[in-house]
Amino acid sequence: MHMYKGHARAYTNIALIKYWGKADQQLILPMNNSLSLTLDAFYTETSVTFSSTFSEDQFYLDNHLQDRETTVKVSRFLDLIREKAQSQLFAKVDSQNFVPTAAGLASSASGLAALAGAASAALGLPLEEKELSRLARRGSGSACRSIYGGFAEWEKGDSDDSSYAVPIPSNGFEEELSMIFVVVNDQQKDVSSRDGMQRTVETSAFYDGWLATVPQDLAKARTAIANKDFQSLGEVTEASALKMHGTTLAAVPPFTYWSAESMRAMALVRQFRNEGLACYFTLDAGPNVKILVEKKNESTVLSKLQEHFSADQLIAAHAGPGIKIMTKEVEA
Ligand code: 2P0
Repeated sequence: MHMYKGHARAYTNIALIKYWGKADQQLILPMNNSLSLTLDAFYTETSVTFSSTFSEDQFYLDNHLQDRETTVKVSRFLDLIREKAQSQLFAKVDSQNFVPTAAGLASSASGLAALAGAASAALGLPLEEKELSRLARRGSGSACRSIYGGFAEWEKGDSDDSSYAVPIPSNGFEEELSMIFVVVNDQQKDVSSRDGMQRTVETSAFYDGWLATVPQDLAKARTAIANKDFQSLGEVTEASALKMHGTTLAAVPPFTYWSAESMRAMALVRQFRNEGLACYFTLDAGPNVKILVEKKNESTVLSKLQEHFSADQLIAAHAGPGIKIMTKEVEA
């Protein structure tokens, strides 16, 4: 009997400059670079065991065995790893999502990064950050950024070899930041990010405008990080999110991830700013609003938000670490 085990923890990340659209759907090569902040509040821990005693892949998520449809997605990703490692062993994958509430915050970024790390460790594949980032990208684009703590930029590249994330030196700027999640309760009907971005690339009249302005937004974000310029980083973060979400309105058929509650939270952020409190919002492929604020102002923003949202809708996160490969065991 051969048994190989690996275990990893990866934290989720939120893009400040968004990834939106693929140039290659199979390899998950993006149309544009993106830039993110890895957070401490939400993470996935995954154990992968490959064994000659298994006759199929099994995927447990939060201790529940997943159905065939969900497991096939994991199996396809494991196939990439098996191919690289020249292994034909099936695997048991055991993933736990650590999120403060069951509010749709579980992230494919942390999940696929942890799976890439745990499975690579188990089968003895290279664990250098760049290799893990490339591999995680094949599972879910945003996962390639969760290999790193703090700020990361996904360099889009133009091939499997050249598309991966790199850390952005920041002189500790991320330690000054906080991201407050506003978990809204009127969830929209889901359009998955994968389907939503593809529909937008193929049909949105606004997509070219999105692509044309990403390089300048990235440059502004990099400069803001280098200069620890919170206002500039916040402004470009909010602008990137608004442009990304703008593209969906011109897709055919059109769609939006925003709900009435999202708009209420966005209006509050603008109101706080008008009152002199520097904070900026971003949203991903769903209605929850994330508010970027300096740590020194976190409690003020939280207490203002508590006048409008219940305490369990508000979660403060801070910069988180990179992936941790926690164990590797081999039993022969
Ligand atoms: C991002 N999002 O940069 C963007 C912004 C959502 C909005 O990456 O198809 O799960 O697996 O590559 O990474 C979410 O999409 O999509 C995402 P796939 P992914 O974070």
